[in-house]
This record gives sequence, C-alpha cells and structure tokens, in this order.
Amino acid sequence: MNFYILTLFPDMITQALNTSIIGRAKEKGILKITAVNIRDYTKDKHQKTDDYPYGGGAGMVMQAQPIYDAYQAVRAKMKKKPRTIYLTPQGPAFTQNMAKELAGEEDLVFLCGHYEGVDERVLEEIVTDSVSIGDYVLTGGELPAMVMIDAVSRMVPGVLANEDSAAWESFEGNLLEYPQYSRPYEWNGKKVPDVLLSGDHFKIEQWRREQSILRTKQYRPDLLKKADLTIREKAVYHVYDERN
Ligand code: 6GU
Repeated sequence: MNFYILTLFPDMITQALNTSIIGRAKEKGILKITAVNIRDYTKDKHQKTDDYPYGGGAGMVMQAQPIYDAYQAVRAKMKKKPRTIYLTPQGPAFTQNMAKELAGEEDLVFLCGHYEGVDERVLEEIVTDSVSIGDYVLTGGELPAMVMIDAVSRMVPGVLANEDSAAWESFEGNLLEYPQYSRPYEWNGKKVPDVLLSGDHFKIEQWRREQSILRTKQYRPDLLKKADLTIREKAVYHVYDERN
C-alpha cells in the first residue's frame, strides 16, 4: 500500500513513521510512505506557498498552485484517481471502520493544511474525503495524517506480526478491550486474577468478555448502546436501563 502525504513539513512525517511496527512494514515492503514537500512545487520566486485571504481576516491561506502541482506529480504515478483525504476539523470524525475501509485502497493521498486554511478551489479539484480526528483544534494536518496512516496501516495484511491482535481488540463489535496481565504473578501487592491461571479456556473467554462489557459500560456508555451483545448480555448488564 502506498501513502503520499502532501505537506509543508515532510520531516515531521518521515521521522515519526520510520519507527516500530510501521517502520518494519516499510522495510518489509508492505507499505511505502512518501512525504511530498509542497514547497518544492511553488512557482513563486520567493518559494512562497501562502498568501492573504481575499475579503480580509486573520492569517494566511495556502495557495492552490503548489498544492495542485504536488498532487499532479503524485497522481501521475497511478492508474486511477486516488482517494485524497483532506485533514480538517470540519470533516466527519475518523473511526476504526474508516481505517478498515481505507486499508483496502492501493494508494492514499493526504493533504495537510496549515495556517487559516487552503484555497477552496484546489480542494474542489483533488479532495475525495474530508476527515477530522476529533473535536479539538490542531495547528496542522500532519499529526492527524500520521494518526490515520498508523490506524490504516495496521489493518493491512502482514503489518501486524500476529493477525489475531487486529481481529479482537478495542472497538471490535464496539466493545473496549479486556485487561491484560503478564509476569510476575504478584506485583506491588496485586495478584493476577485467578481465572487467568485456571487453564479453563472457556472460563477465561467468559471473564474477558465480561470485563470488556463492564469497561465499555463504565468508560464509553455511548459505545455500549451500539455493541454486539446477546439479548442475555443486554439484560445482565442493563444496557438499555437509563439508570445505569
Ligand atoms: Cl484533521 N486538522 C486540524 N488542524 N485540527 C484537527 C483535526 C485536523 N482533527 C481534529 N483537529
């Protein structure tokens, strides 16, 4: 899978995505991540990529030409028009389901905005999807692009060492993950729950499922309403009871 990031700060991207699991997937050739410096495509004699907003107001606006030419350089490598994601707090919030869907694409292009925004006309030409990563404001689209690339990458087959770890985890079926324990058996006066040492795999699965449900109920009651629960589980955990 190929990721192209159109940005004024390519170093931010290359530094962060060379480590750990994503770095290993790049070495294995499963992922290719290319940060494209928008400034390399400016035709301005002072290398400028932004200008004042028409109509006045604070800040600067990223100009259409350098972004469009950077996009065209990337587009030329592909057979079909790629999904092109504009990172903006004005988009719908990124979800695990979006990550899964985007992992099916061969090429993805990310456009990282800065300053007060991007000239609307180039957005109209190239953007297929606008995406936010949550209800807070960041200084630019680089961190959101990296968040998305991380989440999408780990859904690409072969990126995770153990494919099971992607199958059963937080947000699968809209439930949070159960707690994990490793050695030693006792640490800081706290013991590992005995069921995990019982060797009874059915009981262990039951306990983990209960923990998932209880955690989701406590921390993300909004998710629990959408969770894949049996009728019995809904009754036991009072899922539709507004008092809980
Ligand atoms: Cl995608 N961009 C910026 N600048 N701020 C954000 C965001 C994106 N998502 C949440 N806040």
